[in-house]
Amino acid sequence: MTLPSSPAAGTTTGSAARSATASANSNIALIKYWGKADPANQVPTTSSLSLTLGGTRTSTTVAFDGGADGDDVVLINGFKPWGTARDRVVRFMDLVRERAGVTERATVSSVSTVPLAAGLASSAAGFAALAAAASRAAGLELDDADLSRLARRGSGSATRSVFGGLAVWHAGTDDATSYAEAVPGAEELDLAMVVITLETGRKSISSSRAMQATMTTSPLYPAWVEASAKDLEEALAAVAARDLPRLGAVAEGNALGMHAAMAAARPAILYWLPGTVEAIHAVAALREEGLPAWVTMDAGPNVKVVTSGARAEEVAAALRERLAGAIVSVRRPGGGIRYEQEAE
Ligand code: 2P0
Repeated sequence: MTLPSSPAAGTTTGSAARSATASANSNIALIKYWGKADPANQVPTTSSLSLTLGGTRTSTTVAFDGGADGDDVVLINGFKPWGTARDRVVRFMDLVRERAGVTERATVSSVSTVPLAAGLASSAAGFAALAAAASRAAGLELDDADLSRLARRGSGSATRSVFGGLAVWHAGTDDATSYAEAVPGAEELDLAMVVITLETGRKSISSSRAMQATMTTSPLYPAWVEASAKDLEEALAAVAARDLPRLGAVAEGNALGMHAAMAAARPAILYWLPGTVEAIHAVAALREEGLPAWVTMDAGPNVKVVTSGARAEEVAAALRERLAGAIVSVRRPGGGIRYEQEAE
């Protein structure tokens, strides 16, 4: 089907807009997602809990305009990605087209507001924004849980970026049962994160491949999965009790456990750099001195510090002093999906 160029007639269903723009923030998991029980549907092996960070928005515009040369046009920060990066977006657009009954190709343009040097480049914000913009442009009417399910198909961590503040992603067992929802408490806990960026380059191994290798070759992986269920329970109890030290401690244990499982993969997956170890020790030293500070780490060498908003600048200053060469920034909780404009 080719949509007519007249905007008034250019709809696929009664409510369809041909173009929409939406943005989403990145999130950092406190209890991690690391492994796909069903890779095709991106159903994870464990449930996870995250904090959406302010000032990390990716804004995406989707226009069902026919694309170019019979295919989608994809632009990320003004550049045309190739290979896997492009294929993932086109596959995602195919999924949206299939659901909405649209065949028209599209132009997808995505702009990230986070400087690469922040070390927070993430598919989470990108696919959450894409899910929102593409579904709205295609005329799908989705609630937040539906949007979360759709974002999951683009990237696991995007499932949680639909929501602001804290979000729990229920692993579920299939497409219908695997989605995220907001968890109140980030503000009352006065949660904040300090990001220690040691390196901004491309990952040595993508998270998708690394989690698959951990699942299939690490003898420690089943133990991490088992611990993770208890960790999430503990983390949610800590949030409910507004107990930051309790939440920080379980977040740190969960992340380091995930990296221990990776280190035990064969061959080992080791994202750590010497500076990573230095940063972890520095955080432990600050804690000894009475500051609220617990580490978490993702699929890379950078270290994020779970802390309180009230002490975040103090924690950041102390880390800058101790860690020469590291870029240290404070991040506070951010909001969920936002629609920036809608064109008929
Ligand atoms: C997380 N990470 O919970 C975990 C912890 C990194 C470490 O989700 O394959 O880009 O697209 O589902 O979401 C990074 O993996 O992976 C991630 P895919 P994703 O935030």
